[in-house]
Amino acid sequence: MGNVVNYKVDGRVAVLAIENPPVNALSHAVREGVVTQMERGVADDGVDAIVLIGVGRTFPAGADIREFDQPAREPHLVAVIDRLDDIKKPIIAAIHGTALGGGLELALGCNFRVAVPDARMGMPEVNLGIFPGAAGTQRLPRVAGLDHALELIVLGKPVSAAKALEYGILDEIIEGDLQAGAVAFAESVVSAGVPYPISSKPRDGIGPPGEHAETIDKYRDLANSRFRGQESPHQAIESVVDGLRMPYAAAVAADRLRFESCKASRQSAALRYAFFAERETAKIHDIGKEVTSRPIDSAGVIGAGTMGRGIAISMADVGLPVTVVETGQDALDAGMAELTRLYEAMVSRGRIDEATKDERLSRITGAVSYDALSDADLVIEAAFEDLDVKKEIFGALEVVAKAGAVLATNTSYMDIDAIAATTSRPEDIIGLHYFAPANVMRMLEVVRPAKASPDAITTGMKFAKRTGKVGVLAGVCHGFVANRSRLPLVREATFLVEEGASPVQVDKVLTDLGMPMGPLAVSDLSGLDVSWRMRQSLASERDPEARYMHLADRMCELGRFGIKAGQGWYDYEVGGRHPRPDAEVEAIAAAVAREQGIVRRDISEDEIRARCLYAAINEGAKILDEGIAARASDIDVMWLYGFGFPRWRGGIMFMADEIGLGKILEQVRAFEEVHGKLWAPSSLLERLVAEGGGFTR
Ligand code: 3H9
Repeated sequence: MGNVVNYKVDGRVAVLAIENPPVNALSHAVREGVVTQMERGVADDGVDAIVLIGVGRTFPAGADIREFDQPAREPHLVAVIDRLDDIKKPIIAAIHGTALGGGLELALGCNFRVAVPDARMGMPEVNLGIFPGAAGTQRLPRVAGLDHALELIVLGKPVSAAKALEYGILDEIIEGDLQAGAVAFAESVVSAGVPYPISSKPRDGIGPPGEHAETIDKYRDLANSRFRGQESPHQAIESVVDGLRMPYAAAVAADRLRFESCKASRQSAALRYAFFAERETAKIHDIGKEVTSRPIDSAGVIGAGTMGRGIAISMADVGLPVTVVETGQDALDAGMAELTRLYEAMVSRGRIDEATKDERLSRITGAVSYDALSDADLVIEAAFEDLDVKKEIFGALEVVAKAGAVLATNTSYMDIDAIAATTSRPEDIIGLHYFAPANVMRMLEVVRPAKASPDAITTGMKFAKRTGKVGVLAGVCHGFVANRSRLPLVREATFLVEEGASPVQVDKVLTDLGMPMGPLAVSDLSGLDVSWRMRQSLASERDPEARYMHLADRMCELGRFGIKAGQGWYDYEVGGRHPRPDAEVEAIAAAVAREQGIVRRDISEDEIRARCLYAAINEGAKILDEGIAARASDIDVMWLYGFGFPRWRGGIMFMADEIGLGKILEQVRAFEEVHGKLWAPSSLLERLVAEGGGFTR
């Protein structure tokens, strides 16, 4: 216990230092340690004040999430915090790193809070499907006022020390040594004398809910728009509202029940799973920590098209100089002009200021020759999806690029082993598969060809993190992990339209599940011709016995490429992006169905859900079985960040475990009987059902 909370005395100030790496989470041992050492400070006649600080990188970043699946053990955090109210000596929280969740609640239980300038504090609990359950919903409104408190509690985003000072959460920002500054602050409050502020006491300006209806409604609306389908932000608001109509102790008691029910919810289980799943992606079983990444001080991008531009922006935004190469001056000029326009749009939307735009744009240089890439530490090819074009590019690159440069392709489905095989340096070649728009979407699939060296892979993963992306490793196969596991969903969506469902009906089932857009509306956005070209390039490998996407082909033959053509699965106003149902699609689907001998019928929402979801899950299982994805959770992280799958559902593989693999297998087999071999069940799915196992647990 002494190890997790250390006690020492500096002058007449006790310093309690929490040491529970990596983030000083408030585990059972830490809670016990805080209580014990606080009592020691209280009893110590040589002590007038107590400073609470974190050892290592941070003040406690919250309750220990790993303990959430175990029965709660006393002392509960709220009791630890409430005990501080009775201590007559002033207690000062000295914050560095991130004071989050229970960490900030503990700080709010102290009489004063000081922090270093780069500290951040917040209440991110809603992101875990819970809300601040150690009286944060009661104390923060009293400290920061209702609006600021709801901002932190409902939106779950941390604020800077400067903002926290402005909100009244902090009493002082300490420049220089935090502990020394906190001790000096403690001495000054002792000299100033009592009373010391206690955050559970009533505060002026915090009246009954009726006085704050507008503010409360504002956050209810925000909870609906930013956390569609998610319960915890609403529970957080109710908890705050309880505090407006009840005395502190009664509101805390009501919180207890509400918190336990949130913690036990499926949404919270899924969100906690997603939290750890995201962190797992960094762990590659056969690449140890001793493998260091190659330094990247400058980069190159081949292609100034939509993807190339997005990639260049994502690098320039984090301070990396980047050279964009195009085949000719006209294409380059057009690409660079569009880059400038994109940055100008960011300024006009208030996302960045003029100076930042100029600075970032100045990091992007255009060139029309690969020679300009000779100094780049990383080159990402984002050219047309054509294997021969890519082979040619890499042939040129291997000559120009300096030794040790990592050469990446942004292909979304091609055989990178085949590309690497044509060069003399396959160890340098990896896939970096971005999702559009590349500067916005956080997903980055790091594809590992057979001959890539471990340090090239580590470099790709580290580069992902540096550019603010979530890097997830994938093996080489057609479509890798993300697109390969999603393709069956899109396939089924189009088959369902062929069989009688409307695009609106199909898309609605998926948006009702929590996806931001339905698969057919997404196809319209990205262009139906993209997958059409892919199907054409694979024509020689087509299985004549498997059902084929005739309807999707027909749409393309008719020029219905989606939004850019004004027509796709939906109809669009000229220049518009809002999908409108189009009777023409129904007629086309009916004609194709007739040609294929398909009798159209009414299709239920349940069937649409099962067809789309189980097709993806079955493919995910195959991907896992083949070792293309290392973990089921990696597939889930790709769906969360690549496709906007609702985080509170965990991901498709997590959801599969929730539904029950036995039920899924039974349905997959039933679909196989009706729809044929595309529905052949994954042998991993069969094995897991036989063994009673799961993908994620
Ligand atoms: C809460 O407080 C509830 C209370 O209101 C009420 C209670 C009654 N617990 O992210 P990183 C691990 S809920 C356990 O890679 P970074 C993490 O898994 C909590 N473990 O580092 C990883 O382990 P590993 C509210 C935790 O520098 C390692 O620490 N708080 C916790 O990129 C490093 O993490 C939050 O939601 C935890 N609370 O980011 C904050 N936090 O090395 C959650 C981290 O084995 N945490 N770990 O993979 C974060 O947001 C980030 O971890 C943080 C550091 C910003 C702190």
